[in-house]
Amino acid sequence: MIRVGRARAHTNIALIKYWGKRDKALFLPMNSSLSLTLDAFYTDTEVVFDAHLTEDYFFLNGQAQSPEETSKISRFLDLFRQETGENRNAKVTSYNFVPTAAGLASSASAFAALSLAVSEALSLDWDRQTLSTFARRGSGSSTRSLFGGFVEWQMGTGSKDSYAVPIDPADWDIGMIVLAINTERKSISSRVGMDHTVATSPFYPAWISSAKTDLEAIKEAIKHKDLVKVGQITEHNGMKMHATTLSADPPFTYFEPESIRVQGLVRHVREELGLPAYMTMDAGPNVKVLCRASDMTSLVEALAKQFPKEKIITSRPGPAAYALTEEAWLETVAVFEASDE
Ligand code: 2P0
Repeated sequence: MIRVGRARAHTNIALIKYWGKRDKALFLPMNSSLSLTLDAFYTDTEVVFDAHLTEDYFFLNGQAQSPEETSKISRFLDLFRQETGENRNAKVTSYNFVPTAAGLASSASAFAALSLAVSEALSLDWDRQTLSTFARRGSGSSTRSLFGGFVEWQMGTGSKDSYAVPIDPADWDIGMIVLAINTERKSISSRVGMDHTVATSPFYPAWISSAKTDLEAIKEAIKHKDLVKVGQITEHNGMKMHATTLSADPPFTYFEPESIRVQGLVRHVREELGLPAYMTMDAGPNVKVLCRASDMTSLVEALAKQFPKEKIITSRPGPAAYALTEEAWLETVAVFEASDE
């Protein structure tokens, strides 16, 4: 007998960043974080538990993955197997719908989609919060991708209460523009970067207290649908996170020369057009701009005067992760194969 589950999860961009773990094995964060789920980028995943399989298999974007990548998925599936008594091996098939030019990490959508697909396959009746505590063990930011709109990952007191909760559906005038800055340089992974920062930056305690204040302030601003406030807090919080990398020992940064130029461009366009447009950056060189959805066309037009238009991607807020029917899954495979030709 086989058991099959399929799910889609959208990626998210943190407005209040997750930066540091207090427990690396359990992926417990040093601070609570808050994100916006994005409509434009997502992962679709199918998991098949099958007694005939002699080991786990993992296919990503049509390619069989290395033993190393597959064992990461196996260890993640083991968490569910241990909890439920399921003992079959599984075949996991995933497709990432993240424009290659975007250069966005997809671990958030990947582990959220896999968690929900497993939950579907095994008919688990867990609530989303519990599921997000499992997703967390694959990648911290994936807790937030199980939900849509604005989402808070509460740091919790232990493993059982460190999960994400939806804060607001973001069904107001909200958009995000991604300015994709490609780079040859392989950046330091967020996992390594955050550990190094926690261990060595003398500014880290200030980051923690500041992130707490920012989180309360942004939740208040979201409640009032005050996009200017939300944007100002987002921009300040992101820069504070990056300041902790510059103060680590040895220091490092995710900023590329082009990132700094684009930061200036965003400020220039904001002032020139008099529109709310606030930037944030993650563990890579790309710049993301929080703005009103209704302003995206004029902002893109202004940004495109000094940045390649084909590397500007716009998105609206995205929904919570959801199960896919077999029909929807076949459509996913067909769409991917057509785009891959
Ligand atoms: C965030 N980032 O809140 C922060 C801001 C990057 C910068 O979450 O080690 O891939 O798998 O828990 O989730 C990226 O970190 O790290 C991230 P792990 P993850 O979005």
